[in-house]
Amino acid sequence: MNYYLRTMDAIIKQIEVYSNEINSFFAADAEALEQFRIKFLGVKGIVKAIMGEMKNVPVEHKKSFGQTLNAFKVLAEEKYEAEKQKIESTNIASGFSLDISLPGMPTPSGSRHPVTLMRNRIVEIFERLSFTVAEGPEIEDDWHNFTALNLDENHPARDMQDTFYLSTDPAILLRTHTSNVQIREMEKKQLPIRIICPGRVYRNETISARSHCFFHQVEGLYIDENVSFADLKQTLYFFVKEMFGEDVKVRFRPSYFPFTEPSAEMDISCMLCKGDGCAVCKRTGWLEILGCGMVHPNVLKNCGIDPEKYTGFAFGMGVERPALLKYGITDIRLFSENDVRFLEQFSGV
Ligand code: 2U9
Repeated sequence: MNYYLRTMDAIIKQIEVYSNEINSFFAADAEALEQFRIKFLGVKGIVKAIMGEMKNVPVEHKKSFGQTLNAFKVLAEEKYEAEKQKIESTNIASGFSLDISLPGMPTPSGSRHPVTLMRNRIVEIFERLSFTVAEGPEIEDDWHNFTALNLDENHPARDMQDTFYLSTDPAILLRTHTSNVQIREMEKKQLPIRIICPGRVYRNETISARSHCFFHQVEGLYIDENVSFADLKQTLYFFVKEMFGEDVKVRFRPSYFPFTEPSAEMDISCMLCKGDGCAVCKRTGWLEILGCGMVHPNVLKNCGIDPEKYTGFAFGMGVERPALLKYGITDIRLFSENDVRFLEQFSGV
C-alpha cells in the first residue's frame, strides 16, 4: 500500500469515528450547537480539513473517496440543521425569544373589583372608629331577615315580588339586607356591639342601568349603654369627611324604617356641582347616601337585649351608588358583566 492509500485508509477510519460523534451529538443549548458548527463546519473545521486531502488522492480513488467525504459533510450539515430546529422550537414553546435584547413577556396581573375597592374604603373608615367586620349567610330564614327586625307579617318587603324565596314553608330566602348579620350578633348577647357588616343582598327587581336584582351594602350597628342620636350623627359626620372630604355638607331628613325609631336619611352636598344642581343630583344639589336611626326597642327585645338598659344606632348604605359616582360609571350592570376590558381599568386604583 503506497503512502496515499495508507493516508486515505487512516482518514476513512477517522471519518467513521467523527460520524459516530456526529450521530450521537445532542445540542443542550445554542452555545453547544455553535461549538459543534465551529468544530465540524467552520472555516478551520474538520470537514474543510478533510476536503483539503482530496488533492493528494490518486485519480482512480478520487470518485469513491469524494463520495465518502461528501456523505460525511452532508451528515454534519444535516445534524447541525436538525439540532438548530430543535433549539428554536423549544425556545418558542417555552416562551423565550432568542433575541435577548427584546423586552420581557408581560405578566398579566389582576385587579380588585370597583365594588370591592369601595367596600374596603367604607370598611377601613369605620375600622378606625373601632368597628369590627361581621359577616353572615346570604341564604337566610324569615326570622333573621324579617321578623326579628320588626318587619311584621304584612310588611310589603315580604312580598314574593320583593325577594327570592327558596322555600315558603318554612320561609328560606335570599337576604334583602345585611341586617340579618346584626341580628345574629345581637342574639349572642355579648355587649357592647360595634360592628360593620358588608355583603351582597338580593331584591326581586327589574334589571336596568340604575337597579339590579343583587347589590352590595355596608350596614353598621353600635349597641351599648347610653348610646344616643348624637353618637350616630358624629360617627356619620366622621365617615362623610373621611370619605368625601372636609368641604362636603351633610343634612339629615326624618324618615321611616320599621327597625329604627327615630329614623333618618342622610344626604351629602353633590360633589359634582358643589350643591348648585346638576343631572346627577337631579337639580337638588344633594345626594342621598344612607339611611340610619336608633335601633327600635322591639328589635332589641327580639334579640333578648333589655331596651331599658341598652340603646343603639344603626345605619345602612349601598356600595354600588358611591362606586358609580367615584369612578364615573353610568350603568350598574357593568359591575356584574365580568367584562375584563371594564375590570382591568381598576388595576392600580
Ligand atoms: C338592626 C337594626 C337596624 C339598618 C338600616 C337603613 C336604615 C337603610 C338602606 C340604605 C341603602 C338600604 O342599600 S339600601 O337600599 N338602608 O336605609 N339601614 S337603618 O338598620 C338596622 C340594621 C340592623 C339589628
